[in-house]
Amino acid sequence: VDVEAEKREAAQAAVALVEDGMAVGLGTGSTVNLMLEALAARKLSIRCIATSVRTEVAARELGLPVEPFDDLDELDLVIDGADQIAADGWIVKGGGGAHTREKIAAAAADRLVIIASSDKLVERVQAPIPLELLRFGCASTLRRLAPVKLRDVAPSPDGNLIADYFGEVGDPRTLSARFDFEPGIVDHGIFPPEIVTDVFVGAKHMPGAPRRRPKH
Ligand code: A5P
Repeated sequence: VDVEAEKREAAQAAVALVEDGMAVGLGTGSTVNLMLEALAARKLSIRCIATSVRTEVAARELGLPVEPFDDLDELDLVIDGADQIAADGWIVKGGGGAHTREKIAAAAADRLVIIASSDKLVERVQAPIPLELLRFGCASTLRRLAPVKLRDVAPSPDGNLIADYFGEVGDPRTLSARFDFEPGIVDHGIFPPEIVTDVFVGAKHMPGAPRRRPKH
């Protein structure tokens, strides 16, 4: 497989969904970087928010207007990459440690469009599952979550630690609920099928959940 070509095709297909006047959330990662080039080339009049400092810098360099995610309370579209795309529609993100901000952007969006190459397709969700952890009490959080490993990376832009869970996954909804309830976890990288409206693997479109109508 030509991974790079597939990423580009997916990026192009997602960018074709963007229209003048939209508020667009920009994800994080190498596929998103290709998407930024394609989006900038369209020279649309749009508002953008970025899910990471890396994306913000890259977008600005390409001339895309990026604003803080403070005033916008709804996004028309978020375009983002993924680390795992499972056959049952579950997705894992956070390979770049940006999943908390990515999940907030996704929750604000009418449409979450995932772009990836086919090497991200998996039968079912598996370890590692990225985690963002609060520093406070982190030794005890890590102990409860074991097997889990802190990543040797800079803290998140929100000052938190990035780790990966290497334990049994089983049913992603059950594990997701466990992580949601665990004090000390800011957020985890498991994204449920109901927030993913579209997946592009290369040029292949896999429609997912219905779009959420933004209320106006
Ligand atoms: C960032 O934290 C991740 O969620 C990325 O979206 C994911 O790692 C995909 O990255 P690539 O497009 O580089 O594979």
